[in-house]
Amino acid sequence: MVSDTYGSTFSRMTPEEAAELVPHGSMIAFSGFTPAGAAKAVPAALAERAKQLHDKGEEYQVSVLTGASTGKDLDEALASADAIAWRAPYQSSKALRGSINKQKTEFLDMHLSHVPQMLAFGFIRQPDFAIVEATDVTPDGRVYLTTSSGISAAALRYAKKVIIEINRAHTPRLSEMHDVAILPKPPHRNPIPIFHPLSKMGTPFANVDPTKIVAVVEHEQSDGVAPFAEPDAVSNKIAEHVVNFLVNELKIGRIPPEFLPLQSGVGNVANAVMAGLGNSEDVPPFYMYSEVFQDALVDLMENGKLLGASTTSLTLSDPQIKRMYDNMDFFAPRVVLRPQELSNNPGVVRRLGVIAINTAIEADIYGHVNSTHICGTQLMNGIGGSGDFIRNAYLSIFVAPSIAKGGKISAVVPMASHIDHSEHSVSVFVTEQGLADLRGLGPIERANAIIENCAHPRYKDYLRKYLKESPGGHLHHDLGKCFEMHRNFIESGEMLPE
Ligand code: 0RQ
Repeated sequence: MVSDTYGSTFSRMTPEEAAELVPHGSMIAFSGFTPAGAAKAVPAALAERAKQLHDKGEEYQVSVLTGASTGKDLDEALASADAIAWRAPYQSSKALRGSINKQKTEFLDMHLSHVPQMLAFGFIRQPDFAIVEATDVTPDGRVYLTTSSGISAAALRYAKKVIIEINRAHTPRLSEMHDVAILPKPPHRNPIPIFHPLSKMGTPFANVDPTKIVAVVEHEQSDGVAPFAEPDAVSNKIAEHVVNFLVNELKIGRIPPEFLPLQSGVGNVANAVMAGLGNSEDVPPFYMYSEVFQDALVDLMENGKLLGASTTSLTLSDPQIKRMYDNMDFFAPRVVLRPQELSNNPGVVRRLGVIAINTAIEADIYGHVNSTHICGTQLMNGIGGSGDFIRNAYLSIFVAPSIAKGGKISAVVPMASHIDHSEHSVSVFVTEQGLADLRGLGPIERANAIIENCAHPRYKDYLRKYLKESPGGHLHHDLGKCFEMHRNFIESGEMLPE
C-alpha cells in the first residue's frame, strides 16, 4: 500500500530495537492528537522495556509531549508501566490520570495551540527524540503524516533524534488533506493566510533533517478510536437547546445566512450537538473550524450538511475511517489537516467568527467555567483546545449535564472550584434544563439566568438563597460558604445531603 521510497536510506528496526535507543530520562515528543496518528509500536515497546527494567530494580522513566491525548499504546501503556515522569499538554488515560493525581507524574496543562511555539522558544525542554507516525518518509526528509498533524512538524524540527513509525494501515492519500506550516518566530510574522476553513498555506508533508533519523519501524495498526455511544436523553436535550438557540440567532440576523464555522469539543454531548445541528432543517449547510473531526461528521459530510472541515486530527472509529479511505475522491478536497498551532489559532478563530461549543465540568453562578479539576484538585483530562477557541470565538457556548453521579453533584455551583475559562469568555451556558444567554448581562443578571435556566431543580433553592443572602458589592459572595457544596461532597459524597 505504501510506496517504499526510503529504501535502505534509514536503519529499519523492530520496535524493541528502537526502544533500546531511548535512555532513561529522555524527553520524547510523540505524534498523535487523540489516538489519531499517535505513535503506537515504539511507545508500547518502551512500556515493556520499562517493566523489565523495573523488575530488575533499575529506574526507567521518560518525559512525554504530544499534541493532545493519545491511544492506549502510549499514555495508558506507559503510565501503567510507571514510566512517565512528566507529561504535557493533555491526556485522557485512566492510568495516567491516576499517576498525575498521586503526584507521581508532573503534568503541565496547556492551551494546545501554544505547544509548537513553546518548543520553538525552549519554554519546554528540547526533545531528545521525536517519534512520529507516517505513511512514508523520503531520503531527503519529507515525512508524510497520518491521521493527525498536531505537533509533529515542530517535533521533527526541534528534536535531536527522530524515529519514524511507518503505519501501513493508513492510506498515503492522507497527504491530500495535510497542510503543514511552521510559523516564523515573532516579530517576523505576516498575517496568517487562512481566510476560509479550507484555505491552504503550506506543504502536504512535514520536513526533517534526514541525518537525525536513527530508526524506521514498520507496522500496520489502526488508531483504535472507540465508536461513540448513541446519545442519551440528557445529551439530546442539551443539543436541542443549542440548535434552537442558533436557529433563532440565524433568524434574527445575528448569524449570517451562510452560517459561521463551528468548533465542537470531544465527547458524547458534543457529538449529540453536532448530530442535532446536522439533522435540523433550519440550519443551512456549514463548515467546521475545529481540532477534532469525529464520527458524526463523516455522515454529515456525506449527506451534504457539512461542506468542509479544518481540523488537526481525524478521530474516527475503524468503520468510519474505512468509509473515508474508500471514498477519498470525495473527502480529500473537503478536509484540511493542520498543525495545532493553526487549527487552534486564536487569531484565525476571531477572524472567521467561529461558534465554539465545549463541555464544562462545572460553572459557577457568574459563568466562570471549570473544565479540568473535580473539586479543584483532581485532574480529569485537561483544558485541551477549549481555551484556544472559546476566548476568541464569535459565540462561546459551554454545555454540561446539570447534575453528575446520579444527582449527588450539581454542575452549577456558587463559585467554581477551579477556573479554566472566566466569565469574560463565556457567552452562553446550557444544560438539559435550559439555556442561559449571558451576553450583555451584568453579574447578578447572569447569576439569575444561570440559576433559573440551567441549575437542576434539586439545587435551585440553595443557589437562590446563596445569591440573596451573600454579602453584595458588584458581585455577591460569602467567602466562608462559597465552597460549602464541594466540602459537603468531599465529606459525605453529596453536595446537598438530605
Ligand atoms: O464520570 O466517566 O465516571 O461517568 O466526568 O463526564 O458527562 O460523560 O462528559 O465525557 O464529555 O467529559 C469536561 C471532562 C466532560 C470533557 C469533560 C464526571 C462524569 C463522568 C465525564 P464517569 P461526561 P464528557 C476539545 C475541547 C476539557 C477539554 C476540552 C473535557 C465524567 O469534555 O475534558 O474541552 N473537557 N477540550 O460523571 C464530578 C462534576 C462532574 C463530574 C462531570 N462536576 N464533578 N464529576 N463529571 N461533571 C478536545 C481536545 O482538546 C482534544
